[in-house]
Amino acid sequence: MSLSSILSADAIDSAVKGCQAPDTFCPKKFFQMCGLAKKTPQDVKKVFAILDNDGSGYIEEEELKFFLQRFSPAARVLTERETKAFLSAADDDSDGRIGADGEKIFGILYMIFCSMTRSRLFS
Ligand SMILES: [Ca+2]
Repeated sequence: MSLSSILSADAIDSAVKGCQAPDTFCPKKFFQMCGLAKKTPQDVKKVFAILDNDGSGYIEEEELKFFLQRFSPAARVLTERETKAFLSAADDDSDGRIGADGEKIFGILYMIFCSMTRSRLFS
């Protein structure tokens, strides 16, 4: 399973290009640009499983650093500042990792879902 089977290559490409410069990565903007914001919760879980490289059930700081490279191997790694900001936005219980269930990364994604696909999700 790779991300390109869930998201379109063009969308991944433009999302990665949109944050090419260090310290310009914005999770919300990225999720919208790569098309993840329009995906179903099931697809989001698949993406999570890919980002959770070691299958621990959490996305740790080390995995988060390579976030962009999971989408496109040629992409840069996130800077320490971006990694920390992403983690603190998504890590609800401050254990230094992002969990698949009930934690804030899905809160963020669902917020985007709600604004973009409310009828599809909640009808
Ligand atoms: Ca992990």
